[in-house]
Amino acid sequence: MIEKSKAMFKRAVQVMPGGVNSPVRAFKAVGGTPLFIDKAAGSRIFDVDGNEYIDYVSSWGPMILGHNHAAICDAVTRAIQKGMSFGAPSEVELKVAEKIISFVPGIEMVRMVNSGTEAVMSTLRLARAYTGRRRIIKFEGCYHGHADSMLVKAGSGALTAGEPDSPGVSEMVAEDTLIASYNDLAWVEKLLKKNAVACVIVEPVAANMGVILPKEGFLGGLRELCSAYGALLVFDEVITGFRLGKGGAQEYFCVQADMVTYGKIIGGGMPVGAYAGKKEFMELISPSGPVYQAGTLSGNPAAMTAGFVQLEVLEQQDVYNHINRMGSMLASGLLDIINKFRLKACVNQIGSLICLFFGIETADDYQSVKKADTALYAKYFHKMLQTGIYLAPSQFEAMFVSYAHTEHDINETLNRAEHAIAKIKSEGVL
Ligand code: KE4
Repeated sequence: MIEKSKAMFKRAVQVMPGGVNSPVRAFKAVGGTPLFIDKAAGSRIFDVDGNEYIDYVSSWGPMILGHNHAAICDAVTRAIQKGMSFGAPSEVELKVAEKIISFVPGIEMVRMVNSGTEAVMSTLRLARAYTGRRRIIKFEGCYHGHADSMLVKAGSGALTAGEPDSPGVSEMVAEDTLIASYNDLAWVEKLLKKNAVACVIVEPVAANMGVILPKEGFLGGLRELCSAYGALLVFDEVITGFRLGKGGAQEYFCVQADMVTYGKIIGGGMPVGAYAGKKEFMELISPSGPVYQAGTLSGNPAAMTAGFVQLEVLEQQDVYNHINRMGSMLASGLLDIINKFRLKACVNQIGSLICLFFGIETADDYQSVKKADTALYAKYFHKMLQTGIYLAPSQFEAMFVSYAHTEHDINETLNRAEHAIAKIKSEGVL
């Protein structure tokens, strides 16, 4: 029963494009009415009709500790008693920068912004300023936010919407964005040979076309090619940053990027993005250098407090052991279900990032995931939703496991997944 969500959505579509503030939330890829969420705690979310769900969207990654973590709530409550925003330096933004630098090997400076998109667009500007070059290489199916130059063969909502090149992005902008295929170094080298490239931007784990892992040597190969051709290597770690471990993908894969973008986890659920790198690059940013970038609410004390406490908990507790163990348990359980029902499907997993792809047996780049059975995913999504499991409303997103997810949650999820697939099979769809 989702009557209140239906009524709210009816109102919402009158006053907000598609009734939402971000496209993927609209359930367009799976059909049906998006749920309006009233509250959340731990691994659970509750919609406005009082229905409870085990949550694997996790606000698309920020809620790595689970929802409503007591330490974060308490700290933010105290912080806002002292004022919401000053538009001036504050100690807490300094502490977040110092904490990020202590977590991530190889970075020396950080600039806070308000979203992953802002972090990426600022980094692209910096790469162009540093190299004096215009061209950028990105990978089809990778999503780096909605800056014009990144909406070319994007992933996430843009992929689902089937408009990889969004209207409104001028040809002039799009021509400076070169597209390569994820996991294909030869393609990247071909582009680097023919073009003066400012940077190569990559999701070190592609988590916006489902979850696609880098092949052995891919990230290291990008590092070598960028160094050889004078392009900067940019790791977009908006999802992988502080998710794969304290040092993110750079530490996990032992590959040092020149610049790294962050978001999600460093805001603890509040709007924060950041970009970081060596002083050689970062000191070009205004006011220490000529590359302009600014933001009214950048480093907002309440948001910085949420991010700082989240990072502190990540540092002090064995969060990563737990979320990786839960992620492995979920992935292997899903694999067992696939094998039991002899499904044409596959599961990709790294730590607490998982994706169950329907209709394909391998998923290692955009061309392979494009063949996924999105209609079948939609059926599975709704069967799971009806039994209280909240998955991403798109085949081309990740499942996020948090520190609050328990073995009971995972077992419950697997039981309900098995029933969902058995039901779909009994309906003759599989
Ligand atoms: P934001 O501007 O949404 O904070 O970050 C953009 C971004 C940049 N880079 C990567 C690797 C990202 O995954 C994102 C945003 N991720 C999507 C989920 N796939 C956000 C969800 C949404 O668009 O509503």
